[in-house]
Amino acid sequence: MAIRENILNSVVARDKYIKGIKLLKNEFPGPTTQDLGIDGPTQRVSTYDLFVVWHHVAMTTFTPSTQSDRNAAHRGPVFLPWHRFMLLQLEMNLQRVLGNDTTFGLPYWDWAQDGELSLVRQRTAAIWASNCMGGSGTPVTTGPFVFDPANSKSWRVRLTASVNGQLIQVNRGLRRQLGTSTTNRLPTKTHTATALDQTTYDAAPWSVNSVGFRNLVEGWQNTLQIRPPGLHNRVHVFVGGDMLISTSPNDPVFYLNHCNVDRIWESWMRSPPTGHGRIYVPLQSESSNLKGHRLNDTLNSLLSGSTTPAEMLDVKQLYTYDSLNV
Ligand SMILES: [Cu+2]
Repeated sequence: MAIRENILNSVVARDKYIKGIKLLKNEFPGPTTQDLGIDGPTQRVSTYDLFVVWHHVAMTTFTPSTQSDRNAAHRGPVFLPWHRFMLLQLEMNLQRVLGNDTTFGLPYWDWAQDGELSLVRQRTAAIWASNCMGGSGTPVTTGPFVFDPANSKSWRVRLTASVNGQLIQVNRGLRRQLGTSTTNRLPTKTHTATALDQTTYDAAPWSVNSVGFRNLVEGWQNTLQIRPPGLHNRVHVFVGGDMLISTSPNDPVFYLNHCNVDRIWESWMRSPPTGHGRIYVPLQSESSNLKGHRLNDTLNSLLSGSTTPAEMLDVKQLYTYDSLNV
């Protein structure tokens, strides 16, 4: 059984995560850029980079295709189960390359804890130390993900989205611009508490305009206490650089953010009276316009299978969190 721990509380989980994603970054299981329809030279795509492609494809697959807002993984109800599935797939791959270590759980970043700090300290918090995720810059020059053109195994961004939203091949260092202005700050514990208070999971129009838990956690909903970008979106914006676009899984911080988002969801789904139960909407009886977001629709996936949101509601057999105190 995997236990997902706070990355600042577990040196073991932190170091395994860094080691594992570097192994996945340098593992080339088969598909090429040509197979995936990416222009430029034909090169094998690493396991890690397949997740980058998968996320980009889901984000540029509109649901339904007649509009350009809700997509197969964001701006709609499926946001939470889709990313839970993605994290599970990454976690299984990490367990495999770590020597079939089924006890390994993805670590999470409790960003609301850092959100209580001053902006200066948010930018220099322990998560950005050289032995953790490394620092800020274009490219990043400290920590485990520094690009060295002379070392083919060093961390690099190989696929990114162009300004017109196409996947393009590059060979460069990871980019971050942490908290560049006084309004660009992390979410706070008050923000997470407000999300936990939501009684509905999601609601019509099932979009960035919905009122409910999903839209508050994703970060589009405007409330008196929280101005967009909220929670999840706010973290992407705070980190900046590669975290701002459809290829944001290029930054290993992506998974630490989403693991914390998943933890907040798990906390919300606890049994009453502390949580709201394992409920999900829209049900299958809702309009086919919502295809991809309903309870028993298949999740968009490049990697495997026909998993549905319903199958992502109770994953206690697969992993648990060290704490659901968000
Ligand atoms: Cu995403």
